[in-house]
Amino acid sequence: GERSSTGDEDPIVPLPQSNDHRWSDTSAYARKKVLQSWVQLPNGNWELGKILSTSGEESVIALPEGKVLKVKSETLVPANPDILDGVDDLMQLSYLNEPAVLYNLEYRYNQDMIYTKAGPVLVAVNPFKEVPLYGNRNIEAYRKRSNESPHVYAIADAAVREMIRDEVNQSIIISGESGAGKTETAKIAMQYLAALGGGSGIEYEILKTNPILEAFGNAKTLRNDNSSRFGKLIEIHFSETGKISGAKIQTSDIAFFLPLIFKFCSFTRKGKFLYIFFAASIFFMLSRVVQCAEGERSYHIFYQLCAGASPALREKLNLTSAKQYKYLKQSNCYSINGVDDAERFHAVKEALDIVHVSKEDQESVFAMLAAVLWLGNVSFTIIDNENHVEPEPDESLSTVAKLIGCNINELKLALSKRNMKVNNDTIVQKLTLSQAIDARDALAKSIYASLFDWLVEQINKSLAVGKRRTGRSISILDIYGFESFNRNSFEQFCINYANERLQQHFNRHLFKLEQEEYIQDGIDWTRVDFEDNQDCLSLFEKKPLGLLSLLDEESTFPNGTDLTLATKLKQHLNDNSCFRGDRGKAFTVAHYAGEVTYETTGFLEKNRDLLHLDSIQLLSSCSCHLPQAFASSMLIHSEKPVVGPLHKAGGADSQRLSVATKFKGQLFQLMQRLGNTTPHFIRCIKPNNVQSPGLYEQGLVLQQLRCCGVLEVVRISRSGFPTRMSHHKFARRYGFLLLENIAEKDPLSVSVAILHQFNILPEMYQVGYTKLFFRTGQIGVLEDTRNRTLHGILRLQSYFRGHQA
Ligand code: AOV
Ligand code: MG
Repeated sequence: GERSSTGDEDPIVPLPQSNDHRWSDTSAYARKKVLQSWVQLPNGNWELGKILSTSGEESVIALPEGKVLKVKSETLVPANPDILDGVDDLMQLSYLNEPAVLYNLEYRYNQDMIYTKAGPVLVAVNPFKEVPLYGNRNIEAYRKRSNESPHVYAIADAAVREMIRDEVNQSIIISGESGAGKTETAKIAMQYLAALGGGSGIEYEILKTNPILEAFGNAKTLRNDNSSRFGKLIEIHFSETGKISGAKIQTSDIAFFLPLIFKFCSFTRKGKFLYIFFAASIFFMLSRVVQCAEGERSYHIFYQLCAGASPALREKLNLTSAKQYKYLKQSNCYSINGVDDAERFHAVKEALDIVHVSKEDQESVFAMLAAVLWLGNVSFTIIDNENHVEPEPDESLSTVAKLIGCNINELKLALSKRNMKVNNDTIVQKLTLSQAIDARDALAKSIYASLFDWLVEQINKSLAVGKRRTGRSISILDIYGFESFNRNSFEQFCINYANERLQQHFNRHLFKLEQEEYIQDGIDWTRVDFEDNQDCLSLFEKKPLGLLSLLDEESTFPNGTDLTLATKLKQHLNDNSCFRGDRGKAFTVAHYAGEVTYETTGFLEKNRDLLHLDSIQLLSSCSCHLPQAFASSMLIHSEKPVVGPLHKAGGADSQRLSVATKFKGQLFQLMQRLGNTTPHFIRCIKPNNVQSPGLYEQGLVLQQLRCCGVLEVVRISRSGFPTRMSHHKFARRYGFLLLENIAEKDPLSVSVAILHQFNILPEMYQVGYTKLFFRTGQIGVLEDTRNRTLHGILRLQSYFRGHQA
């Protein structure tokens, strides 16, 4: 099979020698001379060396630049033979240790082969430059399968084929660190699917949704100039409408989104006809709208608007320059190298035209953006000696009121008072300065979030040609990967929780793949040990004593603080093996990808959804249609029935849904959708932190390989019986080594005889219906003997040839 290290075409290579199921096969040295070896230098990097001599526990190694090193033999890690340099599937490596994986990826990376398989997973190393791997000619080559090297196109192609063949929805799950290339990879996959239509300009039009989503959902961060701050699931639907014949389709009056006709014979044979549309479901990181760190930016669209708006629009929105807005000013960063925001603004407007957002609606969208910016400039004055405040009645306040179309007094009210329900009575509570700032920022965030949702809805309406969602789909998930920084906060907490869930999905899928192969061959499945990350997930999800429940509980206590939260977590969770309480306000979670320490600072504030009913009421009272639409969608989404829009206070506090709870809900929805699909995994790797080409930092790559589970794939398959060979091939390959002559017999009997002759222990292999399954390293002894014997024969042959000459 493709994952075995002994495919038919394989050269004669030594196979792993160790019975050790962990990483390094160091015990190989005990038994056998290995000439090349990996040596770890003091800086942590691995270097390939030649073993000059081994005496006792020490070995002398020659490094490339003529350096000679004396090291403990047990620290050496065996290297693969040169013939395996740059194999396109890591599973083909004989020695599957960390340096071997790192070296193989680097070897390929240096030749612009940025894609490599790790069994069923595609690994993509970000080139940070243009590589000649894309475009129609390449797409064509993958479609015809004349190119079979690993590629996103190959994954997309496999998804299409499996969707048709199995009639099962597919998903392409892309993960990786910030800046690793997920969004680009998602676009490349879309490019492939779009190009399958073959129609003119279709590809271009599909990709036109990207500038919109990126303008509103991406921002410059310290790690990526175009960092997506939302997770997105793009569902591309392929519908069966057998009645319509390809040539007669009318496209002009419906959406821009031309139905696609697949030209493959396999598609057209059954009269199938397919089309595509997007459905994006979003996890959004909203805090960026109101606060962002030094050197980063808020969402692109704000700067684009400020830079690119026409004089007429400027006047209408009372727009000034980005530097005048407090929300944008705080990070002291306004531009991105090589990016012209004004130009981008025009591109976004053009894209909005294409997805049928009317000029009028576009203007409302820009008005909402300006409202958010002006809200940030609203300031407060203290009006009594209890620190209560009122908004300053200045230009900012009046502009906000004008832009969202509400009465200025109602805006003032919403920013300075809160309706509270106490024992059936409604009391009006005045806000202190920090409460008022929270209310203001919450309003800004909710306007922005609603705007984003609204846009996605428009795009979907425009792309959904009719509502024929009867066919199959391919979903592409582009979601932030595991994050572990020096300081980790609530955002990382949510992101890593999501990744923990995705990892389980990943593990279970691999497990299932393996299981299927074993069961198919009648192998005893119970003897294979797989680890799962269920313990860590339970730590998050258990009720009532899990991280999320405890967080929510503490968030509802008026007197809860980050410190009381930390104390509570320690009190209840310290027995959990995945949890550790740290000093002060910190705690540590043992994720599948490693330990992460979270600072609870800001947790409660970020978790409390600060949008009060008062704000929703304010928006629903606005005269402009967008804010009204926002308010009604918020009312629909809130779980409990809400009393009428104005005047009645529905117990504002009870309407809050915590951010973590919402996040969990979205995550479950996502997992449910993915659960019914056949997944394809792409893991993106960032080779350096400076976004530059040609720089491959081993340590950084290694850490990501761990985080995204690539090493896990390898480990999982090694914990089972990773080497597989058919009886037939096994008999042919080793049969001649048998001492007793049973050449007449069937392959199975020959195989069994070989296993006996070489004393391979019963727990080290299993005999399947068609294949033999071996633990890691078991075939090594046989392969050795075979090599030696063959060498003997070759020497004899050349001896005879020499003799004849
Ligand atoms: P991300 O989606 O993984 O980060 P991006 O897809 O935005 O990362 O990639 C970051 C940058 O890397 C891009 O802007 C490109 O310059 C470059 N890049 C990535 N893939 C390729 C490729 N295949 N060819 C050429 N350049 C590439 V984040 O959204 O921050 O997690 O939240
Ligand atoms: Mg991205």
